[in-house]
Amino acid sequence: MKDAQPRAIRLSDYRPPAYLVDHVDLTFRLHPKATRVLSRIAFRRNPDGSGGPLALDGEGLRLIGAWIDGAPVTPRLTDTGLEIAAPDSFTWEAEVEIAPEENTALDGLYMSGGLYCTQCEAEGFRKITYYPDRPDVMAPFHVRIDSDLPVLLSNGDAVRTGGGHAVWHDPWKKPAYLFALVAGDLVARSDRFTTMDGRDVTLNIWVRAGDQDRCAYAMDALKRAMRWDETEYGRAYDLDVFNIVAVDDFNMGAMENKGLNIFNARYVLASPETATDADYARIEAIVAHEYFHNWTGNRITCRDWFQLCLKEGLTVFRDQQFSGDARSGAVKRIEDVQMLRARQFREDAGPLAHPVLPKSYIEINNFYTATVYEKGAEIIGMLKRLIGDDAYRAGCDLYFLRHDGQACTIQDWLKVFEDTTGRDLAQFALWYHQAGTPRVHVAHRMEGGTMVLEVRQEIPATPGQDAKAPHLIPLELGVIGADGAELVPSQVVELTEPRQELRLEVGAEAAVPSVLRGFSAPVILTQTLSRADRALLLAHDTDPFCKWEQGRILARDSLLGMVADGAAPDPAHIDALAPVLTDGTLDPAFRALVLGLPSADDLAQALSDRGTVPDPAAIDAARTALQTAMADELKPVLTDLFDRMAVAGPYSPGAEPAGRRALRNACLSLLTRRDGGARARAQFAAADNMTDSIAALAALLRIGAGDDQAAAFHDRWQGDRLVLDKWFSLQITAAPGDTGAAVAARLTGHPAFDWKTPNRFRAVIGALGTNHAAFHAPDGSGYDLVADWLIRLDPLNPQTAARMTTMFETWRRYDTGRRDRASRALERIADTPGLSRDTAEMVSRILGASAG
Ligand code: B3K
Ligand code: ZN
Repeated sequence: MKDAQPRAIRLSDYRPPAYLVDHVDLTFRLHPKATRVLSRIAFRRNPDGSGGPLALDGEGLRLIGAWIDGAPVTPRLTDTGLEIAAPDSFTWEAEVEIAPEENTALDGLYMSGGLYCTQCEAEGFRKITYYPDRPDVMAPFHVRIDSDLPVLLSNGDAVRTGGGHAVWHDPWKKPAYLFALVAGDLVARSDRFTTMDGRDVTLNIWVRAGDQDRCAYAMDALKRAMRWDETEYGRAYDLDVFNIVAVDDFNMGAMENKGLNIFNARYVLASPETATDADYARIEAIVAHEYFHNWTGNRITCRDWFQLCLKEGLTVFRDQQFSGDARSGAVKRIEDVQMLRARQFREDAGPLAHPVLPKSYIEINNFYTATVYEKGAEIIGMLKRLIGDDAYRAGCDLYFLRHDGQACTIQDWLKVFEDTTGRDLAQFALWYHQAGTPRVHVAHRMEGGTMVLEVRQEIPATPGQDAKAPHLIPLELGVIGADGAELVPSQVVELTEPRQELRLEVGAEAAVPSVLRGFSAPVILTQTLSRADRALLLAHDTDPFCKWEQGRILARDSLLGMVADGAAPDPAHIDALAPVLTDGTLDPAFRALVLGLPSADDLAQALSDRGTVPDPAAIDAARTALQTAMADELKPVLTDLFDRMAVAGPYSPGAEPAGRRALRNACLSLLTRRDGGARARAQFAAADNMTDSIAALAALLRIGAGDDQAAAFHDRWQGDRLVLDKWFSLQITAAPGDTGAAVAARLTGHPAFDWKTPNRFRAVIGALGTNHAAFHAPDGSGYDLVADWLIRLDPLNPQTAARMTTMFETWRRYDTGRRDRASRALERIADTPGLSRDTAEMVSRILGASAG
């Protein structure tokens, strides 16, 4: 809203709560239009609080009645809830009415296909009843649900179920954002798990009838995650039941409510015919992530929402470790870096850049960002690398011991490591407070047998932060000799100054440094290496990340030369690939990554960093031309691999067959550029699993020859909502040139475009944002289509609309024509009467009108 700028919430304004809660008793009388919520809450004045009246948050509630110690009271209703003078210790009772059926924002208590469910993080509980809806107020919850629906669930353990009601008790203190309720006609796939301390836990995955055969993988991932948390972090589960529920309408991936995780169905349900290898990997990661929150998030939570990275960064780091252990650690690391660069570096380089621990926000839901999550996870990884594995585990042990049952800050987290290691982490803590991706420049020279590295670091200005102090950067490096032998093994050097000189005894006159091994810090490294040096590292580096990275840089530089100077594809890049692709000692999944090219968005950023205005059409043409050249030059290798990587036997989602499929399909994608689509058509016709089927369809669509297969795919899968989402999105992401905008426009007219379902909306409108040439179509049709639909979605579902505005975050990179069109589209959103606070904040930050 342009007129009424909502108030920013500031970290510096944090005050402890005036009252604490000892116990919460809730009764729900469920009704789609008129659910009654009765609350009985034991309050006690906080001895460390700032005093004042009882102030409770509440939003969109119809207050039927309120009582203090049994006597009726009339509180003062405010913009954010209510206020009333109250004694030091008392019982509050209230009855409110809400309408779950009308809740299209999917925040609070809402309905999805006849199912009642909740989403309370960050501030949804205040839409359920009046409460101090802040994470530092923690209490045990006792919940009664009255309804004729067959399955009634809440947090904790069931006390009673059946006969039209259920009673749940959660003995663990928790903030309201972890409250959950589910009621509906669901079936469970059940299993058991015995914890290391002997607790026999019932595991249930609740789904709609018909979906129960698609839960096996999620259940398997859950059990593996539970065991892993025991062995790696010493953390055991702490209730007798762990419930997961799959819902179709959900604003994000999943939610870690205590004992009752609620998931977007797409991150639970999988079968070989309907889910890809990538889907399986994501299900494994998200199931683990939400489970790991039980300790990092739930038992120990955040004092305030500025500390969100305390639970999210740490839990992402833990799920990355888990997936790395379950699969290839090297491949997982590269994939995580790809994701970090694509999402977080992009964010950090634009108008939405913010510190991992922000200092202010208008709408907290806008801060569930790649920076808080992924950069937050990188900080944990750096800490572990700096202090070593044993010290990391000792610090975590102390964290769980010292802070169990508390709402904590990042300072508390760092302090346990200071206490266990005796190190001062003050400079390291800057990673939480300074936005922007540090640039590290490394130049090397040989002085006899000594390699001298000149290292500089700088952190670019970001909105609201002009000058920055140097970071403590763990830089892992080694040295490779001219013959490919490793001359200096990996070591971690600590960069602390703007400039540093490092000297390494190499014992040879010619050698190449292998820098930022394992991607030891979330920085942008620039290095003076020749193409021959890079080819040497690609062939011989012992560090898988650096090996892959050199291939990526060769490809990137080849593409940049093609875009900026009209050069031909660099033969040095293509020549260097062949030996890696045919090296049978290398994991096929790794080789598939080496064959991939930098994304169009990466190239646009790289051009922009060099002061060149990126042309999306030229970038797209260069990528296509390089793929075609690779198909020509590497044809025998690709053909041979395509044949040899075929996986025999029934489908299994394991890392080994998935890696073979990844390599085979990477070859297919290139070969299809030259074979007229013959292989892809044959694969599409014969595929017995979604990975191969969709890879073949994508390859055909990219050459503009997939219409028949797309139609056949639709006919086969039109009854399956999750697969139909893939059908929608693939046609847009794989559309050649800038045709994706028109494809997206056409698909918005498809009868199955249920735009009020977030998954479907993202499958169409979100997909357009990932097709660079299409979103940035020169006539502005991509921008306009997205703006039209965000304006339409915003009044119904502000959180999802706001999140999707990030498609525009790079708009300033482009030429005047595109900038004008993009800013007009953004202004149009900003000027929409009644625009939500969520979307208004995002658009104003993207336009640069305010730092938010
Ligand atoms: N904690 C939730 C995300 C909540 C988002 C609120 N807008 C899922 C997760 O990170 O595990
Ligand atoms: Zn999380």
